[in-house]
Amino acid sequence: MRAPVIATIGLGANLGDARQTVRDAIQAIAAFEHCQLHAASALYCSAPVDSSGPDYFNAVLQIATRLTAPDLLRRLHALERGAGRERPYRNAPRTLDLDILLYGDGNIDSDTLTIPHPRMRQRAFVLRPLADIAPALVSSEDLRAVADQTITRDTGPTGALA
Ligand code: PH2
Ligand code: MG
Ligand code: MG
Repeated sequence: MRAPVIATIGLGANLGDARQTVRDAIQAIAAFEHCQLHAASALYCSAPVDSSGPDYFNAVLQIATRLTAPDLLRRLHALERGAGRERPYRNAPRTLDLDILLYGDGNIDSDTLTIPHPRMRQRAFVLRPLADIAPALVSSEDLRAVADQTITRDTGPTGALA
């Protein structure tokens, strides 16, 4: 049996009931076979970055998993499809986007997977939630570099912090 690896996953959605879709996806990933939830961030709201449409809901989670990175990606893509994800063009608004940001300290460069995620350090919607659950992975220089991107902690549908 493979030793478990901590995989870090970014979640994002800005179409449909995006808040609920992200919450449901966190639960669904936590229930994947051979995976155990390690940590999940709060939800954050931010304007689309190099994208369009309504504001996004984003979160980051970590799982301890015995799945290989390609197997994990296949399961994440199945969840995206289940949420009605369409891919009409690059960075189109979406019902659900699930990206593997890190897979342990692994480096992967294949046709389908680039890990670490090449743009993760340019995006506040990744770095802010990641800093909540894994502060050692985010430096203050990282956060300073994205300080111009407005991002707020989601206060929920009623405006009260969960
Ligand atoms: N995802 C993108 C492009 N732009 N902007 C925000 N705010 N949140 C995202 O999740 C996001 C984005 C490509 O995956
Ligand atoms: Mg993405
Ligand atoms: Mg993606």
